[in-house]
Amino acid sequence: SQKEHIVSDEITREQLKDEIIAALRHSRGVSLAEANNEDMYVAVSTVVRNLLADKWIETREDTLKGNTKAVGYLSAEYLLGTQLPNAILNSGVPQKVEAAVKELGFDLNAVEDVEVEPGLGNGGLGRLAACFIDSLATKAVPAIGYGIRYTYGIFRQEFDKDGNQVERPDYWLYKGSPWEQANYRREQRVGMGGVVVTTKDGKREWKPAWQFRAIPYDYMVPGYESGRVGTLRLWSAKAVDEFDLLTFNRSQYEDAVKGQTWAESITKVLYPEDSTYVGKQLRLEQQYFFSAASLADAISLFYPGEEHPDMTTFPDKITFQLNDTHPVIAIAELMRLLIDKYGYDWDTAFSITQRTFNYTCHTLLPEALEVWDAKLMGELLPRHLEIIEQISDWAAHDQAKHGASPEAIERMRIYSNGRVRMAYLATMAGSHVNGVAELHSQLLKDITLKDFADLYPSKFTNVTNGVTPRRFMRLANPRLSELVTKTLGSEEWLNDLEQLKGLEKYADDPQFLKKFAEVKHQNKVDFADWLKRTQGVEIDPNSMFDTMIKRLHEYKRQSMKLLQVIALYNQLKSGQRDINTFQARTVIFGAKAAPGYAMAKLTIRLINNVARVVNNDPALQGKLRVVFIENYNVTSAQRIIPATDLDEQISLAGKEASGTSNMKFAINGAVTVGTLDGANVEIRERVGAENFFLFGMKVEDVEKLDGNYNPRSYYESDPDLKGAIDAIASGMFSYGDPNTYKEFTENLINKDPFMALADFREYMDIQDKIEAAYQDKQAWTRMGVLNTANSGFFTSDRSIQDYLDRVWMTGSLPQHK
Ligand code: 26Q
Repeated sequence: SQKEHIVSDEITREQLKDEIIAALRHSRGVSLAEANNEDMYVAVSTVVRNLLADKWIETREDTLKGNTKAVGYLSAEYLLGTQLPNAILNSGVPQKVEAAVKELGFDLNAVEDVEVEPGLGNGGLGRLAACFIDSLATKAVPAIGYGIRYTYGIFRQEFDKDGNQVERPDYWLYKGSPWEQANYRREQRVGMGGVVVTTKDGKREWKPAWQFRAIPYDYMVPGYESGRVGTLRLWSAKAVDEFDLLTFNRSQYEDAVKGQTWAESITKVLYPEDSTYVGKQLRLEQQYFFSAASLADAISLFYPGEEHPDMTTFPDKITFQLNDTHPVIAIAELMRLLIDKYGYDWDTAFSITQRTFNYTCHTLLPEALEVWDAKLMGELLPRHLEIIEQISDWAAHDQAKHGASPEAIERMRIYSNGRVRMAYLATMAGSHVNGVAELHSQLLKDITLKDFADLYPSKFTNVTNGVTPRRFMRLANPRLSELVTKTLGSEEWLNDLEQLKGLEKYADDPQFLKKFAEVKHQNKVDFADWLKRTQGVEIDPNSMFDTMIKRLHEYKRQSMKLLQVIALYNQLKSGQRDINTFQARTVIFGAKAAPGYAMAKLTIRLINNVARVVNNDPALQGKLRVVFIENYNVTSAQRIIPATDLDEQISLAGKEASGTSNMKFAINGAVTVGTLDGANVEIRERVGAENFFLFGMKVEDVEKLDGNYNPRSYYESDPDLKGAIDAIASGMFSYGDPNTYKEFTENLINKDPFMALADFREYMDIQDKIEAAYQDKQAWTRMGVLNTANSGFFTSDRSIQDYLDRVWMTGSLPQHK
């Protein structure tokens, strides 16, 4: 008789233990007695995957039935973080899995520590994509995430003896991954290069010069309590091997093998730039590769086996969200398929395309906008360039019809002067454009895409970012999660985060405040232990943990934070500030710099050396410490955020599109010091102005100052500021060498492109207010509680609901609990 099928939700602890032992034996070839943490990690992962398999298959079947329009999320980056803890949480039987592992004699935390996170993204945009697929699965929205399976993710950051960032390759697949599944049944072909010919019947046809295999690697995306498991499909490039190698002579053989390596280079490495556009051919190859493979996949999924599908129904089957401009070439690809392959006329093709795509913009920095050299694009994708030229002409025509002036039409040109503007293409050839926070969406309409917004106002909308509370609260902060669950009486808040509001009434309950403070303190103790273990650095859990974690960029102003630290140091040294009454502080930085961004790398070096000097100065009695977390990533974020008292969100107003760590901090009960930028605005509105330390210029102030900004005048008139910059210039942080940081100090005094000097005084003053506020521990804790209680809005579940309502116009599958 058949072995009884185990229903995953009803599996017992004993059965789980048997399954784990079986997985050890079958997939690792070891007995329980032989198994180490690594074996156990793979075995538990395998068993948890198996538990999710039925739901995965069922979710896919329901998605493809096509009764509910699906979402295709197109993103060049997914910054996933570790998989095992999240998969266990969403397995339906987390306690049983935990108990089973324990009873087999293993420490689950140690087993989970084995996992290397897939760092397939740079920062905010990539992490947002990961939060969104989590929420799509949790809300039972039929969806597929499409992206790139980079062999090397974001580099591993090390510091050398001088404090410089050194980039090490991140070969995250060194020991394989139990979470991915190569799906050869759904492989695609992607062409590049070559020429366009006109066929006998007058049609244009692209003859690519070479082809690649696109192999999908599928990841499960388990929803929380939804009974649904979505799919993340990441494409990997391989060479097409269609010649008989044996007929080649030796040199041709070697060329053929070279071709293989070259093909595989497409998905070899993630570009580590996140704020300046790099117009590299390989980058465009990556973009087209994953866009084309994803579109072909979706068409074959929704029209299986059909040679002449009715593509007019395509936008009713799936809607594609373009995560920034990185996948925008998909627009030209769909046009090509519709016209050249399926025989539609231009107007029909364009209407289908427009209804299929929507575009999310994540920036305001002009240098971050993708503008491709037409020559490069024409060599790689000649037919696509032709189509883009046509779209560009259509756009100009349509803009004129809507009453745009010739000058405005010129400014809005998608293709001109040998350049292709991807943001403009996405805006014209899709249905909706959204920014990622209220202020950002407004600035898009007022500045970056103003001409378009004036002409097509209804195209523009806002969807404020969000973060998944499963990873960033439940998994990152189990203590606070338990307190919240006990206080609210259920765990429902985890997929209905507005329920956190129920904590508000305990904000003045001393019992509750004590528990909340105790949670924070324990998290700080844990973090200090972890730091000691991993970096050998000792910090005091009784000091204030003041954290700034994000990519290193001048607009984010890590330099301003550093100037404040140095000014404090100077004051403490000179006795201007009394060390005995000084509130002990641990300033925590975490940041990677793009390898080619010299100023960012110099700032990293300086932070490390300020840390060296400050931490080793006995005069400070250990009361001011600076630590720089090496290789900041999702895994370390999950440890730092719950332990933080003060969160630094200090970008120049108008530069940070949204920010998302600000949301994670607020949910976890940290208090923010920040400017009126990005989502800070909305966070402050919700948690209350009295629970948020606001400082600095507003967007209007920045605009006024722009053009006649003179940073030197601030330097000369503010002794703290001058003292801090002079200390750097004196060689205090470079063993007496005054040249090491010359570029840094000169840049601030003479250019200061992000106006750190203009905001410095207010920043110093607000830090004094913060120090005073922190003295009243209960009042501080109360602020933290009110941050947690009022940040329910910032769940990515709400962001996804906004996309459903404002952009995708679709809904969910029934939840299968
Ligand atoms: C583009 C071309 C070539 C190479 C790289 C890139 C590239 C890669 C990544 C350009 C930009 C990025 C990432 C941008 C990013 O992370 N932006 C952030 O997005 C977050 C989510 O919306 C916001 O919260 C942040 O404010 C925004 O900076």
